[in-house]
Amino acid sequence: MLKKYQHLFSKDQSFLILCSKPLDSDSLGSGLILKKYLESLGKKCKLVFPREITEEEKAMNSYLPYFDEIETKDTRELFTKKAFDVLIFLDGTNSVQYYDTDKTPDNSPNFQLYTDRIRIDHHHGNPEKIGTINIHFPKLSSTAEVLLTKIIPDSFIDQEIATLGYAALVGDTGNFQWNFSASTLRIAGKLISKRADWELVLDKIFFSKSKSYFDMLAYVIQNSEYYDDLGTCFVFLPYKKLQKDQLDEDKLKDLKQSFQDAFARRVIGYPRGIIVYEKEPGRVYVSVRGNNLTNNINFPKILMEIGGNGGGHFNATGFDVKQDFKTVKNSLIQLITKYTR
Ligand SMILES: [Mn+2]
Repeated sequence: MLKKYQHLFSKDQSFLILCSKPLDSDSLGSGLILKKYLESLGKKCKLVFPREITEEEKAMNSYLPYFDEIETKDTRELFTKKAFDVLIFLDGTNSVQYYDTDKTPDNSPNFQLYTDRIRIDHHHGNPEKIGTINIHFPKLSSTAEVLLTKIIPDSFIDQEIATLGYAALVGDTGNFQWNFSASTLRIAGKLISKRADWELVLDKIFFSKSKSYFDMLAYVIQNSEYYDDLGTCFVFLPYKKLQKDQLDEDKLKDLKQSFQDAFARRVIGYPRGIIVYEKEPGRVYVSVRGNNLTNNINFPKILMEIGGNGGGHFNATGFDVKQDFKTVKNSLIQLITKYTR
């Protein structure tokens, strides 16, 4: 381990690692890399992704080495009594990313039960100060890159760890389309030289889309609204429209994914794409994707003016807020108007 952080992991014996929502290959991959590394040092670890996952999500991610070692469940029950020395928050900024908020966002776990809380992350901002110790590198592509450049020695990287790391890098950079640097590519090269199964990773992330994904992409294209003076294309989905078009949870997931991957930030003249959906009446989710070269609005920063929970990166931001749909829509339009001037 690199000297600077050695003391954080050497004295304690047991670690509870929570990897963050939303589910992605960095959250899971970095979780598994850290678990395997700490175990190699003789530590006891439990790794939890903080909600149950669907069969489809399982099928998409079970190619990851050691996938079965991730427990997928709400974390509230883990915080009734302290059973580990240290709590680690991985790959997320806000406490809501570490417990199941789908049924209710209330009644959050008592994370304070742990006086030693290490947050390892690469996202911007830390309004809640969830960690007592922060290993935070917002310029790095992924939490896996933080682990593999700042904490874990190269000698620990075998083929399985290399595949986990490569999946995390590819996932968070969209296969090196954004948020990467010379350091990211150096690590990627190193992981390939350690025989990361990059063909498998690419196949699972980019060449294994369902038919529903493309149906939803068609829906996105037909339902997007171009605001020329704001340089923004929107998909607005108030609760009534979701009901009318029979967009259930699964379809909504594909819709959001296809919007983010294949549409937002790719239309010339529209530096950003925003999807706004009201999952239940009065609870609105916003997901923004900005073009690397042409988007000049710092969404994690401006979205705080609306309220709610969320964050992310300059060009990839998500949040949710308890307000009615029209209010959120108007606030967004006003904010973008203000910041494009
Ligand atoms: Mn990440």
